[in-house]
Amino acid sequence: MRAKSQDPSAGFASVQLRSTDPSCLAMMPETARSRYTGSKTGWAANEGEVVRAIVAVLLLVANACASAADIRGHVELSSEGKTLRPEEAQDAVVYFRPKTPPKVKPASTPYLMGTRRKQFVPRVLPVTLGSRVRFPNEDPILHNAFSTSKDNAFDVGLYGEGEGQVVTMNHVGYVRVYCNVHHSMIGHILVLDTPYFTRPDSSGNFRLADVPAVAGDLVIWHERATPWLKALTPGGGDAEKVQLDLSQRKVPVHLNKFGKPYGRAADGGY
Ligand SMILES: [Cu+2]
Repeated sequence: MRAKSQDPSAGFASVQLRSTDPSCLAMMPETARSRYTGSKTGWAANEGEVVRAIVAVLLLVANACASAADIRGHVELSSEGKTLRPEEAQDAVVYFRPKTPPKVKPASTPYLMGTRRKQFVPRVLPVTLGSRVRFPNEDPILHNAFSTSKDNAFDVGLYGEGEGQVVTMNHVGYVRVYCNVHHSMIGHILVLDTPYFTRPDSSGNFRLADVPAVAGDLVIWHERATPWLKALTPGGGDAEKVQLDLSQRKVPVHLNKFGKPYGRAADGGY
């Protein structure tokens, strides 16, 4: 769901209503659609009534179609007062969460968070609630993946090269993943109860398409920043430029899965 920059000049968030989306025509009854597209039909009934009915249907369809909006924006990162390269914004996650969250579908196949050259890849992984995540090991050494996150704690054990285990993310929230062997390995899984999420492109621009025009929160998450949040209703003409200050450490001070400091042993204490 990576956003592509649709409009390079759009440095600021802008919200656009969609109007005559062709898919909206498919929602119309046949008579209304014919009328709307200008094709001829036989008019046997009282024409005035039919026209009124058609107008009513068109208004309904127009309302339904107008309820989808795009949210565009730009993320700029800085650290210690210096602006970072725009491509670093690709590590952020952008999501819109309606006040009444819609039902989300878990992905039909597991997401992947592999281990490659002693790193979790991808390092940042947004998933929908109830989705599964597989942890394949691509290195010829043993790794582990565990999390002590409050609601999504897991431990896939020590494992060698191969497909790895699958973990189901059953609770909304942030899941910080560590390897019990290598202190420097860290991954971030965001379990979201909204399907409207994306990541900025290499210019720092993002676009969330076909978002419902209802009240909710736009959130920009980055592993090293305090999450940026704004309550908004898409379609309201908001224009936002998001600036995040990366003040937190890339690898926080942390203990191993036994609650002990990481030792020098290569097996992580197994
Ligand atoms: Cu490891």
